[in-house]
Amino acid sequence: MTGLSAMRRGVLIVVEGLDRAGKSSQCEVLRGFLSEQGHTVKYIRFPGIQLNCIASMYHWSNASIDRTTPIGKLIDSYLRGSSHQDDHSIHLLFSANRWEVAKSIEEDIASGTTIIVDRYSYSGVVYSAAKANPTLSLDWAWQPEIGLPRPDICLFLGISPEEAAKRGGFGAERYENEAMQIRVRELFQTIFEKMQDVAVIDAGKSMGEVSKEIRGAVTGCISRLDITSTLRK
Ligand code: T5A
Ligand code: NA
Repeated sequence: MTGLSAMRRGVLIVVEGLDRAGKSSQCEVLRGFLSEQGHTVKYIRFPGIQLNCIASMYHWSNASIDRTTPIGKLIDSYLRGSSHQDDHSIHLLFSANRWEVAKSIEEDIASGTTIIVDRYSYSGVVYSAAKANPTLSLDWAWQPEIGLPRPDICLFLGISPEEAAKRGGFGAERYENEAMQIRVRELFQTIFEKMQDVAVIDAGKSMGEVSKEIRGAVTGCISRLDITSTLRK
């Protein structure tokens, strides 16, 4: 196969970060940018999935609408405090929520669709391990994530607690409290220090400045990517 006839695969882009860092807003901006560049782009969020990128900003910012798979619904009810789950059990459900679309992610990427993922395994392990349950270590939390498609780039949106508070303060969801957010911040740092292909973005800046940094990181990743390769695991 020559370079020209080779199928150009899509790019798997994960956007991670602390609560209120602006992940969903930046996913929307990035989707617009990549579409303009000629990429076919799909947006997925975890927990829950949204198969087609037809959502308006309203839908994107209303998480309950997107938590539509059976597992997504269980997670939604847990996050809202309407149901209780054992820490390990909810962790495995979050992971299962990713596994139920793993195959379709691989297929989309192989057929040339770029996917922007709003939260992924990194949130999965960090939020669970932050609970400080003695039998739920970071190592334990990683196990069910092994074998999922690995992103080509992970954009980590960091924000200070003060800046995050200016964006609406804590809501009513289960993990939206200060003690939890402090542990989550530390654990994100711990895992990203060891990881390659992470771009740390200062999300405390203006929307435009953050988008610009993200565009730079993603453009760099795309230019380095072997488009005839398959997705890593
Ligand atoms: N979770 C998740 C797990 O425990 N395990 C898992 O495996 C996974 C995947 C739900 C929870 O689930 C946990 C982690 C979470 O606690 P969620 O539904 O993604 O996760 O959380 P949301 O509440 O939807 O999202 P966030 O609160 O994290 O917000 P975003 O997406 O980071 O921020 P966004 O874009 O909605 O923006 C927030 C506000 O800030 C403004 C926006 O307009 C908006 O009002 N804003 C800015 N303002 C000024 N300057 C900027 N640069 C701005 N960017 C955005
Ligand atoms: Na969000």
